[in-house]
Amino acid sequence: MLALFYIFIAVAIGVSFWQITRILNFRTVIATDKDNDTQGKLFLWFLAFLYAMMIYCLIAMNVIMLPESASFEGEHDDNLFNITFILIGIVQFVMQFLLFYFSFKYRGKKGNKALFYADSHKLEAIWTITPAVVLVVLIGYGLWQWNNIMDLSDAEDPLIIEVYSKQFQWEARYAGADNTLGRGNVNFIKGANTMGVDMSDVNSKDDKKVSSIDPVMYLPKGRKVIFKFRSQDVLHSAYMPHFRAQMNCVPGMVTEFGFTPKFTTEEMRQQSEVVEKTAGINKIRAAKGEEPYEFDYVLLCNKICGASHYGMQMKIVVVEQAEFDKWYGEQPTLGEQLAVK
Ligand SMILES: [Cu+2]
Repeated sequence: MLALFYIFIAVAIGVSFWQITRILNFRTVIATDKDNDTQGKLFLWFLAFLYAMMIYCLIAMNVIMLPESASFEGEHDDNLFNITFILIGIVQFVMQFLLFYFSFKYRGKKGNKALFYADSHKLEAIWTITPAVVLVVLIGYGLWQWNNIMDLSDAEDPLIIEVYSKQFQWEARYAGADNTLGRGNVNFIKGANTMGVDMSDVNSKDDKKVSSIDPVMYLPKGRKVIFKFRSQDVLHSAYMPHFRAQMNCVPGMVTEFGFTPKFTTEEMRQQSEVVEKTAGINKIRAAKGEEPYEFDYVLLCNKICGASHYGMQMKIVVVEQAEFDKWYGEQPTLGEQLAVK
């Protein structure tokens, strides 16, 4: 293997010497007006091709974009994304034109002389101040949005859920009647206590853990949910794309954020955008002879955390508060599940 590597290196060095001598021999060859004219026109054609690709991709790729944000907080992420995308789009459109059109316009011609142009304070001021102001606005909005999801001090009657990650599964624990989660630590993991909850903590017994066999996380619509993330083993990342939310799950510490679900799963399924996307997916599935797909919110792992990372996901179901309360009431407490008195 090592011998092959040395052969590769020797070949690479040989090729570079050959290329260098070739280039040195070209020194005497000067491009003719005809060459320059062809190259200049090719620049224009390339510009047209670039614009056509841009427009095609914007339209054709739109179908794989996510539907409208399913959380109130996520609307601002979409705003930020759209504003940034429009700004970049305009700059890119203009810059490409300037680059390629001027390369064409000033293509080499006998007798042409370049204009010596030292500097312009006015121009420099414009291209320094404009991006600076735009960036300050964008970063300011971004920081405001960061606080919007990270500062949970003003949340009124939030629902508190612990999301626990491990290779390769998610678990969820609700804070129970006292809305306070009991302490957790890997040292308490034993038998059915898969999340390592400290059952000697008074806040633990009324906590409710979703089934590990078929885990589904229920969320009430219109109520702020505070998520607290823990990891049992390695870095994972809790990604809930429809709510525009993602947070690293770090072993040894608790990370958190909050958002308010805006649409129930049922409402989301009826949205024309989602209906259209689902139909598109099902067309492909039918062709492959696969079961039809139905829209569901998901919690995915977005950190390559090991061999089965791709399968690490949990279904999320958003329902009206009343339906949530009914479901929640039916769940056994951890005290009952683990038979702790
Ligand atoms: Cu993971």
